[in-house]
Amino acid sequence: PSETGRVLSIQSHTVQGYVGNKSAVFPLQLLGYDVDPINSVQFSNHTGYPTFKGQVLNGQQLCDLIEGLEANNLLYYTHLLTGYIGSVSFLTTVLEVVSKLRSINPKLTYVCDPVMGDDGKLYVPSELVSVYREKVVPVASMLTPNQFEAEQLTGFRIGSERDGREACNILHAARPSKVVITSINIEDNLLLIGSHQKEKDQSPEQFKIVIPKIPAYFTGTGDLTTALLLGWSNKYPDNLDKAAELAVSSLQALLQRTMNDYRSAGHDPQSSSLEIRLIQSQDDIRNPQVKLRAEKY
Ligand code: ATP
Ligand code: PLP
Ligand code: PXL
Repeated sequence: PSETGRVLSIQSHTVQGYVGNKSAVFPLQLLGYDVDPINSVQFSNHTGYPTFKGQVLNGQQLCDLIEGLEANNLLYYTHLLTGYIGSVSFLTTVLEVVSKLRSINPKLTYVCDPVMGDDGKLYVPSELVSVYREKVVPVASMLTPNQFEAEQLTGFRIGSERDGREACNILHAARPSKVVITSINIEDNLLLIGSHQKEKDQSPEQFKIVIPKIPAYFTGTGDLTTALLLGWSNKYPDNLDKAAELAVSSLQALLQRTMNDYRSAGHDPQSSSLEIRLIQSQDDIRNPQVKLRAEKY
């Protein structure tokens, strides 16, 4: 399908390596989207390295860029995409951007990855949690939390597949009609749970994809996943399960390539966080071969 769009993507930029906009912009372009990146930070490298240096954009500077676009009538977007956001003031400004973009295009789709932490640990200031829960979730069209983030947003502990589905129901009640919990750790697998509430007050269509866990730690995969879910769910608006199959398939091919490249260079893939082989995986992004199937509930 050829359905495309114009995406405003507010995310991190790193000089070296692929997280934030560096892992989202190129794949969306490959899928045919016009992408306008706003870099919320510019760092030398991602924060998982021993050190990093660089600049952080503040809320006022984000406003300036939006005003510049508005003054030239350049604020028509079909999609807004946000990922890691480091402060309450920046997140509050993003909320203003959402309403501004919706005043110009009421059909704007806001795809929000509520990046807050992983494995029981927050890596944003704790004040952000309530802002996401009370203000951001109620304006998001699609939400892509991981297990920990879904728990933070719902106050509901996810201990099972069933709990994951229930967390999606709670999130739908706040607004987002599409919710994808991108990873729930269950023994040797990662579980992705998707949920699409097609009509208000109706029970959502739900599915899971069981993903065999690769024994390594990657950075930027969450950002890539959300970008691909935006790209494919816009092309298949009534088939979130298909969109997720395509996104997961690209991810798995890319992660296998990343592992193989590290191994053939003589590195131990378990010794540190791996930089994903994004550019080398462009064919897997354009034409994913679906191997892991979505199972409907
Ligand atoms: P975010 O914090 O951005 O909301 P997340 O914590 O769920 O997202 P990841 O844990 O990076 O992000 O997982 C996103 C996707 O990346 C998974 O759905 C899976 O397809 C893939 N993935 C990441 N790590 C692995 C792994 N070790 N083995 C297999 N797949 C992985
Ligand atoms: N670690 C830190 C310090 C981060 O800021 C982030 C994301 O913003 C991550 C890890 C996780 O990256 P992802 O889950 O998107 O791969
Ligand atoms: O989502 C990953 C990410 C985004 N932005 C910055 C990061 C990371 C992961 O480490 O350091 C600045």
